[in-house]
Amino acid sequence: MAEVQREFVMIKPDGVARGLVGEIIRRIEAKGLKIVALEMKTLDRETAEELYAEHKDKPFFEDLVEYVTSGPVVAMVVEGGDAVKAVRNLIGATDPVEATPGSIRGDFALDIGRNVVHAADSPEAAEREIKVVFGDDLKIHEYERCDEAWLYER
Ligand code: IDP
Ligand code: MG
Repeated sequence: MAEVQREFVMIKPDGVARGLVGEIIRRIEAKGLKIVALEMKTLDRETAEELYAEHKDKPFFEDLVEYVTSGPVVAMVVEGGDAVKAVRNLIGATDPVEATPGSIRGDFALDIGRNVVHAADSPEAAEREIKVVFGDDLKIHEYERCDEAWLYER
């Protein structure tokens, strides 16, 4: 069985405003991943800047911070075998025009600056981003999926 990982996923303000919350969560659940924390939040500037700290010197940084603070987001912690790679493949390439059809960005977006969903790119990044966004509010809800015996070989 693949290593069990925790991944940070966030439906961005365009995903919420466009009514894609259910569709995105549906795809995460359908894959077999387990949502163990979930909350709607509106990010303040400080949190958004910390979340995207690696991009602070990029030309798009200011627009990115404005975009992700412009409305509510849905933040999640998702758990499962190889969860980081699984989610990154579910969401698709950063530029939605390049993203494979069948992926979330490939199916629902056209503009790199409005790409609907965020996910951390490594287990270490996920751990950091979960702390940044959930802070002291974080509560991981452990449970078993009823199909777990069939999702994994062992
Ligand atoms: P990722 O979201 O696929 O991990 P990153 O390179 O980490 O992609 O970039 C973070 C976010 O910054 C992207 O999801 C997108 O919203 C935004 N972004 C990245 N590159 C550009 C760009 O060239 N123009 C505008 N926005 C960008
Ligand atoms: Mg990234």
